[in-house]
Amino acid sequence: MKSNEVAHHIDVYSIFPDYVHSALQNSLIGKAWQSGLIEIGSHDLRGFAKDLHRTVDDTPYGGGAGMVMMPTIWGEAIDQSVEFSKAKIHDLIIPTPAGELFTQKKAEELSRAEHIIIACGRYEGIDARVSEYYQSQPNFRVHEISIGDYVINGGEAAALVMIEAIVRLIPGVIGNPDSLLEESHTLLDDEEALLEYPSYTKPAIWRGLGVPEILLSGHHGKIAQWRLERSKERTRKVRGLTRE
Ligand code: JBQ
Repeated sequence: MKSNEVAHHIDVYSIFPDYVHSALQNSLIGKAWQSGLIEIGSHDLRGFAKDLHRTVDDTPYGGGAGMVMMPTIWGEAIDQSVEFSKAKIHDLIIPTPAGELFTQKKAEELSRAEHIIIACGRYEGIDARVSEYYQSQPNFRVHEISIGDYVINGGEAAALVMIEAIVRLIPGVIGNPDSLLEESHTLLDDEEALLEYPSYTKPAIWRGLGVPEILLSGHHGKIAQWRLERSKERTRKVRGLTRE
């Protein structure tokens, strides 16, 4: 790769491209974007519609509530993204409540991707053949991913969450690499990850509440030990019994 080429490319396709674009601009991602380390495009899915009303969905076969996004439209959008890309492998992310849960491990895997395409669909989803078709293509990896078990109306907010988690792991995006290593989820298996210990700053007393003595002691060993205990305690409390 030539040094003037970006190593990471993300294309987001959505019926709300302005929402996606502005949310990305106003974040850490926007800085990485400006720096030329990554390139992000947010594209209007309706640009691939054929009719005057720019229809992208239709009623579900078999009946039922809601609409399903048409495979024809999505096929054209994804193929266009590939056409403009020089990457050998394309990682297609389909945010869906029926997908595997998004984890730090998945974010790390995707941070090594050359070209990510995110297909944001509405809640009822995209015709299942889109996932099936691209899974059968040798130059594609398809990831059907959910950010959690709750209801949101479309894949856009899920895509933003995933982009933020993925992009900050790309080398050079965060100024200080130490800040990555310290975080509980980073470089640990999900199984072993401990939650953060509580943090304090000045003033030493605020509304009658003090700061744990040990943190004012200057004993770095004891402080590390105390923080590890608080992390384990918190993990046990909010996530149930932990390994050990
Ligand atoms: C999910 F990814 C999506 C897309 C649409 C709705 C969703 N609801 C819950 N979690 O991440 C999701």
